[in-house]
Amino acid sequence: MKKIVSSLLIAIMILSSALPAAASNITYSTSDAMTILRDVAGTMSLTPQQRTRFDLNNDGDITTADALIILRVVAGLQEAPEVTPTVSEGDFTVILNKPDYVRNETMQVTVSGLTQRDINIGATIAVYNSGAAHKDSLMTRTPPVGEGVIEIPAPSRNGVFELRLYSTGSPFREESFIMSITFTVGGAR
Ligand SMILES: [Ca+2]
Repeated sequence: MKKIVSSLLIAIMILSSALPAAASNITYSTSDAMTILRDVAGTMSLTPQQRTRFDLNNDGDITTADALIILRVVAGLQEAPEVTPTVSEGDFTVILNKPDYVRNETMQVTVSGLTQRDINIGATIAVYNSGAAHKDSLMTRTPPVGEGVIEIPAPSRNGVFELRLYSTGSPFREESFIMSITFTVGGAR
């Protein structure tokens, strides 16, 4: 691992004069690759929004593989992949069509694993400001049974937000919280 990190650091130094790469749905630079490597090395921790936007191979984890993809994109060796933030818990999976939206843009949210019984007891998708209390949802939607895509308007202001899945309806509480996925509006870092 140490060898991989140092090889990548050398690659970053070589590439550091390159312009930021225009990715398919987000822009990356060599400093993003450096940030990932610092997280891998344990010298700093990524923010939730960085975790969402830096998972370039969409495997749910941030590793040197993601840093390498950024370097290849910046160097023009490959196209930037579509980042589709994914979170799973038990049978449930939530996938966003991208990590960053513009204000009021329609978010395509793929939800899978819910049964009719889950819906009957009030399973709900809800949007929050990042880190907000369970009671402070900005918007709620009923998820589909089985697998389906729901459309949710992105918040009307820039910032860092969370999409959460709850097993029961409002009032939401810790006991019914299943999982959360972070997204941004307006490219918030
Ligand atoms: Ca990854």
